[in-house]
Amino acid sequence: MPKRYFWNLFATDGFIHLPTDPTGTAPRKKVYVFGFVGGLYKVQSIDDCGRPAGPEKIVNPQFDTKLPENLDALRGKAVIPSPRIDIEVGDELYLTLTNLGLFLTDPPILDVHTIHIHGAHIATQIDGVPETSFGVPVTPPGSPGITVTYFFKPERPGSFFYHCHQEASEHVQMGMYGALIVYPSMKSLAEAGIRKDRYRGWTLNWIPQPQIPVTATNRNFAYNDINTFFNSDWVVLLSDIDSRWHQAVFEQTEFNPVDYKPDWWLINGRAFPDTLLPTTLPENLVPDFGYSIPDGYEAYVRVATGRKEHSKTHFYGDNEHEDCEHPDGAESAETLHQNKLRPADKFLLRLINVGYQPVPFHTHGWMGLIVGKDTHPRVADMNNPAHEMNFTTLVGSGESYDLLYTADDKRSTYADYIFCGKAGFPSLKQQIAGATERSKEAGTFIPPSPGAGDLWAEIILQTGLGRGSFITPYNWATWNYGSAADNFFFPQFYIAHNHDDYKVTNNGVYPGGQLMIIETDFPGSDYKADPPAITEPPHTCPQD
Ligand SMILES: [Cu+2]
Repeated sequence: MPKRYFWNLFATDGFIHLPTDPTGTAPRKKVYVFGFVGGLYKVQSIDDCGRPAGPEKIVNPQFDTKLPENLDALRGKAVIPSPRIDIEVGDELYLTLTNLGLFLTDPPILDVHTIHIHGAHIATQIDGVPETSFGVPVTPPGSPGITVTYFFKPERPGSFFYHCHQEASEHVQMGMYGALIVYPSMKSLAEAGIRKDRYRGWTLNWIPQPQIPVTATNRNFAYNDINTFFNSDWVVLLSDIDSRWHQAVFEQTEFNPVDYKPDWWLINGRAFPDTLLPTTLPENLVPDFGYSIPDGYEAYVRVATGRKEHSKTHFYGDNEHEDCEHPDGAESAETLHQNKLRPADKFLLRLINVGYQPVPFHTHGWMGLIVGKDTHPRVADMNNPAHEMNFTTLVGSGESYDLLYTADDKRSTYADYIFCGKAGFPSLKQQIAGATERSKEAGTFIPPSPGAGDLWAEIILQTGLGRGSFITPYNWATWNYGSAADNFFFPQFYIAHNHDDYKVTNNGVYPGGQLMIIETDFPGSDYKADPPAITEPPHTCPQD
């Protein structure tokens, strides 16, 4: 049943504290930002004709705009990005904007603000461009909200975003943007022949689709297309920051936008290593170890590997030969059993670029299939997807791409080489130990610098945030090769990043910026448990 969502957004200002080193523990850069805060205020079910079908239910009374104390509690709390809004085709979205003003500056900045929904087929009166519609004026402290409400009824699924369009050059740069994700509804899926019932599970034109788990919902599809099923989807909201511009706005001095030269690059409002952190940080860690961001912007992607489905036409260049897999190696009976039960996760990255520079976004490990571009599906020709398979996707400013990945298992090809050695080469662990020993003899050995044993993860150790996301020994390389992980292939850690590699820095310091991690787990394993529950059988080497 479709719903009316009543969102209350509040325009205000704040500070973010960007990392300046790879560990995230060095003193941070304090940057002034604008943004929207708030969230879902109330919700109501409607019928397919848009008539109310139940009572309005208030879910977050703290966002009631009539109460001045609610508004004043939100002043100065802006971060990047603004809240993620999730709705479905057929829903109605009512976005009520209250402008709290920009009171952290001296004197306060009393600009109007707007909400423009990027990609929406919407009437110009509510398009959020102040010159063609209206801007929302400031509500002073101690007053009930001076509000105007935008209305959006999505016609199609896809990865949208919204931003303020008042003096867009400045207000977007200052951080006034967030993701707006529209999922298919059960009705829009059914109109495309995709249905679920309790007897046959998911069907397409009444033909069973056993590859889609019965637990899947309409929110496991990117579009009204059976081929856009995913196990998990992740917003990757890309943007960039010129901290000098932000400082100029804060000090109310001149800055010419054509002098734009970014020094930080963000995914979901954060620069690496903050992209590893959970969205909500305990208050005692803010701001020394970063800042919390709204729900739904987790950038630490976790997926489970498994067996690729036997639809090889879907994967260009597939050269795996199952007949050649040795019976006592990577595919033990137990492993085979588990993998058969668990197909590889499909995961969707929703790349949205709201920055001022194009982003060549590159994912290690797998090819991404472009299933959507700018909220339109691109899956017409699944039998010849080569032209839609990318290892790098160039996302221009204002574009969104939906990329679907299959987290297939690389053990059958690589486990023997890594753990046992092959073609005359010893195991990788032996090779690394040998290289270390010989470099010590040769005088070229560089010992790990302080913290390098935990490189990139120092912030995890110091904050104690490892539990739930990270596994001992909190060191990806050690886990892959070291004694703690003898003959365990998982978890694997792929990186995904801006391939303008100087943007994988924080003001020039590598690694930082637009870099994120995709953790790949053994099928059925629970690496989130503490200690991790590992069910992966150690790799056994083939008999000569
Ligand atoms: Cu604005």
